[in-house]
Amino acid sequence: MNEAGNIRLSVHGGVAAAPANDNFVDRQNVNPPSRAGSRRTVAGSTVLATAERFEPYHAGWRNSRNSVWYRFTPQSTGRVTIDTRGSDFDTILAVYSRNSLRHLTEVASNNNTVGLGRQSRVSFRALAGRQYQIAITGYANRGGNLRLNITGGEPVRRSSALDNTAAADRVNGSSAPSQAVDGVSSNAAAQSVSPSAATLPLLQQGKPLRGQAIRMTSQPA
Ligand SMILES: [Ca+2]
Ligand SMILES: [Ca+2]
Repeated sequence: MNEAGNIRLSVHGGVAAAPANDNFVDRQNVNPPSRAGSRRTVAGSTVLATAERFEPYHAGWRNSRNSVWYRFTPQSTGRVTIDTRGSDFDTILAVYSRNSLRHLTEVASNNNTVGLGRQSRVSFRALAGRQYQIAITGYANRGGNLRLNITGGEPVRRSSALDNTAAADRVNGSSAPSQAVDGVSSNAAAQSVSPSAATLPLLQQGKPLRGQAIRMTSQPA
């Protein structure tokens, strides 16, 4: 099948220009959803989009080259799901790691997903802070209006982070924080901290200092 013969040069709105995110270097940033369970959606178009030198065949399809690009950096580690539900053409979706078009490593890709018709969906475990590259093309270079939907990668809530720390402490058996703190501070502090002239008299009187190791003494046992 001839690749060029399948390109539809349909132009919407009378503007005969490629999408702003046609080229990899111009990929559009998509922020993670604001919170768990919510979805980030951006709109775009593959009309008049093109392929670049060194660009991979997305999902292995050599006949689908009219790519547009997005970049996504999750703020938390966990499962990220990306789909093109709501697009008005037959999409192909591919996600890559690494930041160079020539050296992309595919993370996941899809043409059609059951339940989405000819739309695409991928799901993968993403790492916080890593930039993922998202390519969308039309199958057989179909152009149209796309929707890109992302769930996962939302910011970590501070309270949940503290909850996790507390849970980890319980798992590790350190359920008595005061003992743990004393155990850490006593010997190490006595060896490494040199009391200043101002604090030494207080220590010799046996008075604890705010923020200092309570069990620190200047007298060897
Ligand atoms: Ca392109
Ligand atoms: Ca498809």
